Amino acid sequence: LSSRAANVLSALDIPTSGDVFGVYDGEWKGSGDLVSSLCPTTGEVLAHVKTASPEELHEALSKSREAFTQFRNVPAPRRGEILRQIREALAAKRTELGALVSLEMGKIKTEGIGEVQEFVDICDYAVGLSRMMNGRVVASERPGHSILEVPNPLGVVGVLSAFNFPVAVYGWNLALSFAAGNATVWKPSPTTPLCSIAVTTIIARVLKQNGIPGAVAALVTGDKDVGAAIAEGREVDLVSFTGSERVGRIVGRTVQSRFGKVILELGGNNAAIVMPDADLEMAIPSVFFGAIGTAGQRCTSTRRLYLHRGIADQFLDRLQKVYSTLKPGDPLDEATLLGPVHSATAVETYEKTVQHLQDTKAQILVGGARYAAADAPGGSRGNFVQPTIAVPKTADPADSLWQTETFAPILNCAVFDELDEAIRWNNAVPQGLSSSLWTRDIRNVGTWIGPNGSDTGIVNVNVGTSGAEIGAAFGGNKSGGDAWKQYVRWSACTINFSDEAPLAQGVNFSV
Ligand code: UN1
Repeated sequence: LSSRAANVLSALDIPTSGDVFGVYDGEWKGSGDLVSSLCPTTGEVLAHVKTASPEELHEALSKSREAFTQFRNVPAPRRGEILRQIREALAAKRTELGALVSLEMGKIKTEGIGEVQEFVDICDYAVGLSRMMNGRVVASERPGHSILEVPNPLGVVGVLSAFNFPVAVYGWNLALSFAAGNATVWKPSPTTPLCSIAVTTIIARVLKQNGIPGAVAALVTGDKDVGAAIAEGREVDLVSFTGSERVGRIVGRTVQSRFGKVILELGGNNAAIVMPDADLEMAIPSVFFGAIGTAGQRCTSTRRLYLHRGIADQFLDRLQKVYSTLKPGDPLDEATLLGPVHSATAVETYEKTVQHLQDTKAQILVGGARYAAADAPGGSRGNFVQPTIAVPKTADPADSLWQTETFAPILNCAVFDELDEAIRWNNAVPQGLSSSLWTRDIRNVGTWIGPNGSDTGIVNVNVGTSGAEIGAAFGGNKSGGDAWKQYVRWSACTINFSDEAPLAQGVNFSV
């Protein structure tokens, strides 16, 4: 452990001497490959983590299955009470855990804390849910019969999460899955093992105090072979994956080929549309946050900006001015608005995309390069890139430049004349997570949220593309809404209370 990591972990009451184990199934272990957690700000190694060997993964899965058979008998409101305690334990360490997110993932402090808050919020939601996971009674066509639809715990849920929300994405899954009575096996991104170890430690303590086996919230760090084994594992009833479309396609196929259940939350290529009647005082800072928050690495980040001709020049002038005030800084420093991107790979993707913009004669209004070592807090070893605003030569949404989601702070802009045209562009990409319209005209709102409007899952009005609350459906439907219904198995029970045994549909089969 580096001394910075040790400081942050000891503030979380996590032991800082000896090996750093990345597997938990009731006990901490790890005899597989060693992975390094790297600090995106300085490039230093924060920790070497001992990940799962294939045997340990197998053992964690079977312990989770065993723990499930016990946990499914705990009444749902009691599970809710344990979740409430998990919520309290997380809230008590909100700042410290947020700091660990900043240290290991690279997002700024307020966003690191915000993501822990998101976990706290979904726990609150799931506590209430634990008394409201209702089934239905359906009218039977047969006399003296009733049909019940009963939600039962599903089994073992595998959570494969991404680096960009190393705490919250697991939180959405854990809270709903736990309320529903399942055991969870978490495989986090290989580049954020410390966050997952800290979260699992906090949860494990609460489980222990309540006499619940630790394997109800198991952790297996490791690389893609661990993820693949979970996707293939017949003992995993539901696999919930958050990450790239490329990997999501593989996970989806693998799980479906064994008739498992799968939830996928993949890319976003999110657009903001600004109408001439928009309140620019609100729109400019919101687009700014949407594009550079988490250094452009939220799946909800604003990547496309469509400006009405009437305000385009003014908007871009003012947006450039805001961008010019940005200085890269240590994400743990309260004053920093721009931290590093997460990894060297992210820097590479950024550079490739900027190069492509230059090759295709886009106008680069701001940014367009890595920060010089002298300007970046970590010198040349930090992953600091300049937030970029570009006006591509073509506004044709079919062009690969518009079709591709680049996980970096790059905002591409185009000018439109009619709202319908902007909506067409908004809808013309394969990804469909979030979108945002800026207007004061209620007629535009009606069009935007209706059948001819935005086809993304999140359709905001005078609210940026990112920073969704947990209450409404999100991406693969993992947070709020009716998401819990995917974490249960539904038993359709037709019960005969009568002394006759009639067949449905009036079929006559008398002997
Ligand atoms: C993600 O980027 O994977 O809406 C999740 C948001 C956050 C969650 C983003 N609440 O930006």
